[in-house]
Amino acid sequence: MQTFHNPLHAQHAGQFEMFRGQLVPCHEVPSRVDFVLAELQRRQLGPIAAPALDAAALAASGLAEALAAVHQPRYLSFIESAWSQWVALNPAHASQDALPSVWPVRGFRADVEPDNFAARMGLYSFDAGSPLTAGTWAAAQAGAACALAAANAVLAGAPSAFALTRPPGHHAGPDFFGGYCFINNAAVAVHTLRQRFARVAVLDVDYHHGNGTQSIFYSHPDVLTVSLHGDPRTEYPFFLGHANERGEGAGLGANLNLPLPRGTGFDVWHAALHIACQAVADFGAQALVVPLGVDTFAGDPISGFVLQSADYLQVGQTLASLGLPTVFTFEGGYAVAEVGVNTVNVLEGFKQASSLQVPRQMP
Ligand code: SP5
Ligand code: ZN
Repeated sequence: MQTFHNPLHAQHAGQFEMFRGQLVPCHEVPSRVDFVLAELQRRQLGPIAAPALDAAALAASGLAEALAAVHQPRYLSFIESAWSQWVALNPAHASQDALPSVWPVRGFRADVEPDNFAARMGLYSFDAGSPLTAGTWAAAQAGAACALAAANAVLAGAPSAFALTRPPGHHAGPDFFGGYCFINNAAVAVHTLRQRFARVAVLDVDYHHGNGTQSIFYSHPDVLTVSLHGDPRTEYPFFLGHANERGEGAGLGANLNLPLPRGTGFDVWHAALHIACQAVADFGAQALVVPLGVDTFAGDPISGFVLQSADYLQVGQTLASLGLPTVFTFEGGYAVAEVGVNTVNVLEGFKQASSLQVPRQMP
């Protein structure tokens, strides 16, 4: 399996996230990607490359068009320039991340973009756990380039590809960041795959509901979004991810949520994965995007399922049984010492099971 690795990921390095009224050290740390990268290299899973990131290569890649297809223009403009706006408020901000503290809830106006920076941070976010830092835009943009490159590799005939990047993406919606996510990398991959594959499915296996991806494609009839996650009644992101969210308008029926209670172990989780796979097959998907978070691991410090490291090999095998060209995007997983083994177990299980199948015809 080919991996596209984000060489700028460490430029996004938040210091603190808000938790129960206090600033606590960020769980989403740069070393997460380094552990996955080291494990990929150790197990020789396939070539590892960084996408070209110079201005000319980015312009030629169509990245701006892909971002514009996924996110709203005023959101992209804000995220791109937010750090310089923050430092312009006060030079001392250069050593201090930006966090939102005020939000437009029900009944407030979201159509008027306020002049005040704190107000704009709130308009474009949904939690206070996702610090915006000096290198957030550089890292997130390069991460989207990884997702684009992985999708392009699959369009060129690769059976699968992995976008190894952070910050993660599946919580980022059309015009908001949150859940440590700023740009929805999985949605960028979907948009790119749809150049050739009319029907694309997303099967999100992160512990947390993929609310951003669901929102982006909620009314889209040709993109199925499926998410397997902790029940939002008790688990983050709390305000989306229930089983009765089935899509809207032309997209009605093209969203499936499979919430599971805290404490769920592999047998029940894997049975739900089979239901998710059946939905992907029934949809007639021609390509698959898997937002791959391994925060379902028993040792994860912020999550509540109890999967074991060896289980992830079987997760990859089950995903491969769909026989679809597949892009993986790296999402959550905060048991840092195990995040490499768990992630690469999924990819290796997928690769081994895929190699037993008849290769697909080039379209
Ligand atoms: C991509 C992804 O997995 N995002 C998850 C975001 C979860 N953010 C809220 C987590 C709150 C956890 N606080 C637990 C602190 C325990 N010391
Ligand atoms: Zn997660």
